[in-house]
Amino acid sequence: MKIGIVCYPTFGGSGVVATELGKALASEGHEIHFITYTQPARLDFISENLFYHEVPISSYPLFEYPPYELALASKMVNVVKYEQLDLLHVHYAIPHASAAYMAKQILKTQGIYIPVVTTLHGTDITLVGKDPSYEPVVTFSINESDGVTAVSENLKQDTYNHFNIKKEIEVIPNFIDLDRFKKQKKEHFKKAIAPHGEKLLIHTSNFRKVKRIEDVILVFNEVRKKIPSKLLLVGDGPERTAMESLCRQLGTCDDVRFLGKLDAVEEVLSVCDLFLMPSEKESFGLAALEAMACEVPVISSNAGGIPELNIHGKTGLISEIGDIADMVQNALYILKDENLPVFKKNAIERAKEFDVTSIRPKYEAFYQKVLEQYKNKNLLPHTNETI
Ligand code: GMT
Repeated sequence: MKIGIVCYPTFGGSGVVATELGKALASEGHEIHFITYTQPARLDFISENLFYHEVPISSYPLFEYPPYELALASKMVNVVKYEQLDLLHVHYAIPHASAAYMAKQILKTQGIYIPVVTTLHGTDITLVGKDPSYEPVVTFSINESDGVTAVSENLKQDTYNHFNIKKEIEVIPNFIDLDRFKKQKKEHFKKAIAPHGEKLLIHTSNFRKVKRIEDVILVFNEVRKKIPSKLLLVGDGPERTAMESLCRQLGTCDDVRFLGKLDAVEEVLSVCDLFLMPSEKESFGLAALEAMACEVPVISSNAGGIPELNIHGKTGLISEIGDIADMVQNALYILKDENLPVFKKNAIERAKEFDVTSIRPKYEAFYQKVLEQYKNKNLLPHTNETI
């Protein structure tokens, strides 16, 4: 198949999933065309089946906000037409699904019928999409997609609860490349960070409010009073400065390391004992899956789709959002010498269920289903006529 993938090219979960999916499909022989405003962060290798088309965003003094959606739709038209794509797969509804709708309508006037698959990732539904300033467009563009997927059952239900959706939504969970995310021997690194054998707790995110990093630091502050430990914070974003101040206030600075954005997060995860994800909202929790694949159990909130991934009492423990005291108890329980190896083993076993080699075929089957519907309606891309 020739597939166009539209996503946010940054380090956010939806962009990571989209890019990794494209890479996995390319290695199976599909031709993948990424259409984004800059090279996706994880598009880090060259393959004869991978192509990148940059969306040029021209500005003009009149525009306080350059109309990205129009530039994107125009680029999609161009790529579908000249690269003879079979299907467009857009990740994150806003504004990708509505831009795809516009591209589809433009192409239709030229006799080209292109199916559109939209994957919902989370904040496009639970935070931004619900906002009245976007809701009508989000509802419309989801209903006009030819296929819709969500990354968890919880996100699927949230979508039905908050929008008037008539389309069937299929759940295809996120996935991980276990060849990359696996426990590696990094003892020298562990020695440097935890020279006295301290336990290592870790949180990785984009440092947005919704991640509740404050809870991470407050939980750690209690844990370190009972067990010698260090906290590693990976990532960057709007909350970073406030979190540095909180550490100063609590006097934890010596035990907390802000590592910033890291490409090889699996190397750091490899030396860690516990992952903290106290999020306010989380449709899936890809960062927790990455930790589990590196044999790190998870202390999490019960937000959104997290309980579909982190199995309470097996791969980690779950608390109500904001229940710091419970998270502290849970962390101390998992870190006990007799418990930690069991949780670690369960974490990697669970992660194996989300291996890319199991999830990629679900997307391929979904694309086939959507294409079949088009064929049954006698619509085919690039025939320049209906058949
Ligand atoms: O978590 C974020 O803010 C990034 C966001 C995104 O859209 O890039 O992540 C969402 O999509 C990820 C991939 O599907 C999920 O693993 C995250 O749980 C989800 N984040 C939220 O729902 C807050």
